[in-house]
Amino acid sequence: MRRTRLTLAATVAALSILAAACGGDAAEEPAGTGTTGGAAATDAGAETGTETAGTETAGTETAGTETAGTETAGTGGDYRITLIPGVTGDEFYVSMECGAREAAEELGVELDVQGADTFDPTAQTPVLEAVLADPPDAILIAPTDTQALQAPIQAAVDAGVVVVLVDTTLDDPSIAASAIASDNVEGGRMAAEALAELIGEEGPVLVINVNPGISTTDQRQQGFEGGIEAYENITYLGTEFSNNEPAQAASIVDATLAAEPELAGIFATNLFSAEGAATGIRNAGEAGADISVVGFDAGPAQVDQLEEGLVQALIVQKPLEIGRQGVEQAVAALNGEPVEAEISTDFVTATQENLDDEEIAPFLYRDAC
Ligand code: T6T
Repeated sequence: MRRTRLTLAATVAALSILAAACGGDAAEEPAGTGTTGGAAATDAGAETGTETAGTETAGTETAGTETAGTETAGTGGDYRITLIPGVTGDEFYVSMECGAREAAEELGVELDVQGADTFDPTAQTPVLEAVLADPPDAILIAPTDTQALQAPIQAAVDAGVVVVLVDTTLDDPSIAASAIASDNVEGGRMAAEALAELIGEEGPVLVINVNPGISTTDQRQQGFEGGIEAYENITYLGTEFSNNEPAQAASIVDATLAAEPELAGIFATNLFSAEGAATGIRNAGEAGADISVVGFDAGPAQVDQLEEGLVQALIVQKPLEIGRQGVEQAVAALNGEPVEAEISTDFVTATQENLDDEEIAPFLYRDAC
């Protein structure tokens, strides 16, 4: 198996500058210490509630100090916020939760997390409906489909719940108070540049995506396609869908190699697709030795695969920042303060060489807070 040690340094530096220029919020706090459990967050948060909401806002009776303590949050004026991730057990969303919990603790609000165990609108919709049976003040939600979640989220808005979209979005995001996401088109373009450099700007390349209809991964594919067309000696073989199943992504690699033994590169658009693509490369043995893989996200298993040389670059999002800003925007909306309708977060690109750098290491994803 080839252990490609790519000198992506120049590209990474250039892309980081570009991404910082594009990203709405590069001044991110590195991964902090995290908090555990909603109750702990609530209690600790009560101590800081005075500073954050109680002193700065006009409508302070809602988030102020008189309700400190707050196991009864929601009844005495404290805010109750529910985070509904795209799926549970995905380290991208775990990291988002960590950022949300940190912000919730600081702002003195209660946060709980309710998710489905598959990334699927038919699984996510009942979770949202169950949450709305006892509506929190706000929800942070990563809709698993741009269309299918439109009406269920509208129902939340109609019930008076403040909605903040985190990560993924809707066909009509205007129903939400705020939408916070990576600049996914840019991320796809960064992946195209990294992959082109890795393969010497020639040969057939494949995209392994999740499912059509997911805003984030659709945009990554779009950004990749836009970026890769600039390279006249690269042949784009098109996109296959993993259904968010690593095993399916591995099978796609296997089948593609059988049909296209000259395959030069793969872009896998999210954590599970990328994990599976790397497994496919490992399974292929010598036949996969010269294939370069650029993955999106940076879960622990992906970092291992990068270190092993199965993957050459990871486009790393900033989920902690998305979670943190989600809570901040929700609380601002609840306080009647100005909110930002759209916030775009940037990326870093991880390679074997820079994994331990202080510009990269804090952004690798967590499997627990
Ligand atoms: O890539 C992230 C997220 O941004 C995307 O919307 C869905 O997949 C992930 O959660 C990674 O599995």
